[in-house]
Amino acid sequence: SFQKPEDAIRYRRGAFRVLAPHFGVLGAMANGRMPYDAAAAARSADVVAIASTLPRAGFGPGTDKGENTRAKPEIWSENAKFRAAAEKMQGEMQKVAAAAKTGNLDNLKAAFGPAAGTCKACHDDFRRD
Ligand code: ASC
Repeated sequence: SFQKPEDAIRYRRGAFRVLAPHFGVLGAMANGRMPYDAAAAARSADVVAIASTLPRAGFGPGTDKGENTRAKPEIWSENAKFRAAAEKMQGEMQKVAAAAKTGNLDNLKAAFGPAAGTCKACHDDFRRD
């Protein structure tokens, strides 16, 4: 569904670029750096839940080269591990979304840490510095 590898790379980076600030808002609320706003949290959680499912489509074969990516070759050479990490991340983001929708800050706090851990795990293994 992408005309060129660069389009896939741009797509996946765009998805992460949407994901990150919405996840960041949830983290700021969970960590007390921003006042808890249940409606704003629920909205960002909806964005996070959807956006977390998007990047994978942009990591197809032939999208490993280029100056505009920090993707490591292990994404493709250890693709089952990468896919498992992506699925784990998506699952944790669904939990964050469910927690945010309860309107209870303690639930958001409980869900946020494990979700952030799945971001970091994938960056450590599959993203260049
Ligand atoms: C974020 C964000 C990430 C993760 C990561 C967690 O808010 O943008 O990439 O959390 O920093 O360690």
